[in-house]
Amino acid sequence: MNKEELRVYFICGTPNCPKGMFFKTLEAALKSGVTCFQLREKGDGALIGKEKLDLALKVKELCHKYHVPFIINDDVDLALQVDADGIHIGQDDMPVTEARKQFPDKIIGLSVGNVREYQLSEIDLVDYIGVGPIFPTPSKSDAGEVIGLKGLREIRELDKVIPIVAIGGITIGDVPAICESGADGVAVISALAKSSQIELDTQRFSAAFH
Ligand code: TZP
Ligand code: MG
Repeated sequence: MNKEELRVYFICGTPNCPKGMFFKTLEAALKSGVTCFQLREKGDGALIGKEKLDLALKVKELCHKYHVPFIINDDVDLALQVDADGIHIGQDDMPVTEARKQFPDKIIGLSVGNVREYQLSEIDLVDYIGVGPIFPTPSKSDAGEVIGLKGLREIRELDKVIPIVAIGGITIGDVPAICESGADGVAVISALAKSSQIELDTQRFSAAFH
């Protein structure tokens, strides 16, 4: 994966959107400049089983219509089943070595919450790392300790090469400081899923990188 694809990384599942608004939200974001999409179907009311499978197939089709990579959070079986472009795993999910065996040619992203997690992870086997939470987030109750821009910078200083997407409580105005702290892009849920002007806000995120 190239670093440009991490710039405006939208993460969403049906529970993050007002009822019935998931596909409208997704398409508005895709057509306005999102560079990567992760289906994270978690939390209250999340779809499971056949419904989740059907959702993933439709999301893949829509992402590909806009030439945007389609990543699945955690669910390795689903990622294999729908032939997603990649998988994003957390520190407590499937070990990276095992994920790489199952997805030899796909994108693998790994969450890294601090320097210690970076040091204990098999970074050579992944395509990018998601670093955070940078700021407090309303979207993940077990997101771990907020690391701030300082925490992001510490990880970038240890590794000048790995593509990094910053995550956690990020809004448009944070983009310049996040770039300066070493990230290649920003991953957001609420800033886009809860936006009342998603097309404009997606464009603003993209423009903030130029
Ligand atoms: N991992 C760390 S923070 C987070 C995830 C999935 C949630 C990000 O959501 P938001 O709404 O952009 O803070
Ligand atoms: Mg996980």
